[in-house]
Amino acid sequence: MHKKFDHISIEQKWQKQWKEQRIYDVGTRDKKREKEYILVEWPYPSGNLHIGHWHAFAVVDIYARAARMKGKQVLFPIGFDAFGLPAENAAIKHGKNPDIWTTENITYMTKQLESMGNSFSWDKTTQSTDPEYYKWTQWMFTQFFENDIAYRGTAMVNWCPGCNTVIANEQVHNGLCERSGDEIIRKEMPQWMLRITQFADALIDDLDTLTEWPEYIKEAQRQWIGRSRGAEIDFPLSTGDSVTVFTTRPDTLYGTTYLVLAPEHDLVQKHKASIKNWDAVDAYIRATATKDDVTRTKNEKEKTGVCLIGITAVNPANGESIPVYIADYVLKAYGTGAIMAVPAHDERDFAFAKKYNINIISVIDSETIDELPTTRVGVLKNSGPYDGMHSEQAKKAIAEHVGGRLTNTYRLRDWSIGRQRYWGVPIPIVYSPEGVPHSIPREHLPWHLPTDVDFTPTGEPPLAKSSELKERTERIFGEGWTPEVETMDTFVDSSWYYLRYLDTHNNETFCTQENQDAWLPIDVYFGGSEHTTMHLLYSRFWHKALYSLGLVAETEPYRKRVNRGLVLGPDGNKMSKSKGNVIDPDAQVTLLGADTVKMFLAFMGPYGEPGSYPWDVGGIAGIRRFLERVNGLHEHKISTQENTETTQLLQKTIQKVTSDIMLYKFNTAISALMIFVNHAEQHGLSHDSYQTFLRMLAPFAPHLAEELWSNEGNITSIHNELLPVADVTKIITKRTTIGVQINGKMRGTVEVDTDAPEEVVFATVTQDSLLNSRLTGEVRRVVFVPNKIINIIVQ
Ligand code: ANZ
Repeated sequence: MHKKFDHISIEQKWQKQWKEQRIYDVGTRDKKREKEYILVEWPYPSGNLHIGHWHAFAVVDIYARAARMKGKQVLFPIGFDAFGLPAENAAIKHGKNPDIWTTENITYMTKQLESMGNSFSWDKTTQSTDPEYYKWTQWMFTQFFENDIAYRGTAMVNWCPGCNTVIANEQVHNGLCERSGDEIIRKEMPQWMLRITQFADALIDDLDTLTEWPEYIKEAQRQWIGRSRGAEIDFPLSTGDSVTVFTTRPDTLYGTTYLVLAPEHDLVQKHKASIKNWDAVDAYIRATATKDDVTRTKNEKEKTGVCLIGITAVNPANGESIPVYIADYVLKAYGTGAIMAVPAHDERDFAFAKKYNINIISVIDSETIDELPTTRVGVLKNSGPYDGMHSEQAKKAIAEHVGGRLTNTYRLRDWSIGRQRYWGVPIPIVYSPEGVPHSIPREHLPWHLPTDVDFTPTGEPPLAKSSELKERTERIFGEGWTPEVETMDTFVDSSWYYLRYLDTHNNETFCTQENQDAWLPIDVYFGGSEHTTMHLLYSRFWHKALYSLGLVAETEPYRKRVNRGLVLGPDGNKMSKSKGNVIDPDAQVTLLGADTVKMFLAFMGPYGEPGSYPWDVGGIAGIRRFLERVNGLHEHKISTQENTETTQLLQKTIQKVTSDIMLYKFNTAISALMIFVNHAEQHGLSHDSYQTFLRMLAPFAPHLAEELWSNEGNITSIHNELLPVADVTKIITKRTTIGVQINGKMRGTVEVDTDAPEEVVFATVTQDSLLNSRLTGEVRRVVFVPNKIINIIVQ
């Protein structure tokens, strides 16, 4: 019988000891050692750790521990992204102040995180709601404001009547608020904006320098930014003024048979008096206001619009008069908010023109007729002097001819960061009696979030109801001065937290240059794929904005990025309360132990590849059995000697495990450990090998490895040991001779590694010049008996 694997007492004992001895604290940078800055996305304090958190943190801990055991100085910090709407909504629901609610959750979740037994750098922890943190969020904002990166602008926003606030595009699904389910309303509002578009080119171009990022993540960011090269062209209107369109296809100008303005385009209201069918136009504008951009621009959506009767435009290429429409498939906020429509070569225009019986003139030579537009470039026709010219040349020639301007347009919009809610960083702005915004000087930061606030949402920002904030503003800045009452989007808080970890307790600066030099860039950033375009892009922008002000030394924060996959419920569906398929990690930890849960999550699949893995009850039991066998190994299998096969297998295992960890293939590393334990159980192993094995196990099962290590009489932590390094001279692979037949006749032999697969054996045959010379003709079939014979049939 194995000595009982009492995971509860083992795990509690070592967690306590590690915490008391603070063995994972980082302290200051030790230049004698190589550094590794490993970042995981800081969690939002929802109140309970779920399996996703375990997958995000516990599995990465394997990597962090392995890096530490390679002798590196590892920074592996954790903190809390604690501001935000969910906290506020939950606080309202539970009748508690968001501050108290958040603090309670953080206390509880910190305990849960400790039960994970991770090697977090707890000495560097921080949270976005700490005034010593948000002081710097505010200070950075003031720097941006003074340098025109932050500005007061107007933007078309998504207003959620349920949440009583503006919400981000990403939080709108099919026109509904992701949180409250209310139908959103699109409206123009004055907003605090960050000029992310000024960095759009750098955000795209610098992706090429991120050679260790997966290509699919970079491509997603490029698409999100959406750089289009094209031209702006002016079309004179019958009203006397003109409308500017953005087009990527100026070469199709001769095929332009109508114009479309976004329903919200300024010119529509301006020419209200000239528009004869105003009632229909006005009704259409109102209907559009409830639709979000994604729904509006869906290709398959039926095209609708209204002609502006009383207004016409002139095609500047051929002088023809063309009608002007409004239609919701044209967006106000993209390009110029107006398009030249070319139904013969654009699918949406084609569908629209068919529906409203508008002229379709083909200007690109193609086979396509009638039913379909050709969207490809080609040789021009029906284009006056440009007939016969190729599109690529014509784009420039035609644009220039009509006085157009070559320009880029981006899908990315400036980032609107103001929120009319309570639980966020107060925007550090005060207004003079004349209403001019001023940034709050550094000596008054942190600009505290007032507490005398009724935070029930009413549409009016809660901070507007604070008399303390009002009095504070007048006391410091003078009578008649008023505070900004909006708070910041939480994506702001998480845009720079990786810098604060480097200097958490500094109240002179957000992070010294010395600490930046010591630790940046982040060597690897592990996160969820849902952050590929938002957080990951925002924080790259933030870093570049800081760089433009000389506040950081490099243009990019993250050297590598790894997106993990998704853990599904046992039924193969996404875990959700309504489906009843949620696995509670705490219960699993109590039942089976933190080491088991962590190893099981690591065993699910390659960590660095997008994929989804159902929770497999049998699988986790298998991991638990494996650890029980490891626990029992020392009792009767260890002797002073071992056979050479064991020695060789150990070296092979070391090689496999250490290289797989670095490739985030924790699953195959665990398989190798299992193979070794199987072997050791049958053949026994030496004390030395046993201890080597434990060091290899330590990143995966840190508690059990520590326990067994101390049972061996070691008095210092196994986690201060080094990972074993494979002695390749001891890895001798067995060779086997295989008979080679050609068309059934024995023609010779080849020597290959034992168990070599057919492809390897076949390749070896073709590399043998004598055998290869007999392989005349086409190979029809291969008959292969592993370790014995290969018969190649040729004709
Ligand atoms: C004429 C044309 C002819 C166009 C043609 C395309 C094909 P991307 O590549 O996504 O940037 N467009 C411009 N502004 C728009 C807006 N605010 N809302 C909806 N559509 C808009 O797309 C650029 C093209 O999308 C532009 O080029 C314009 O249609 C349309 F054969 O102009 B094109």
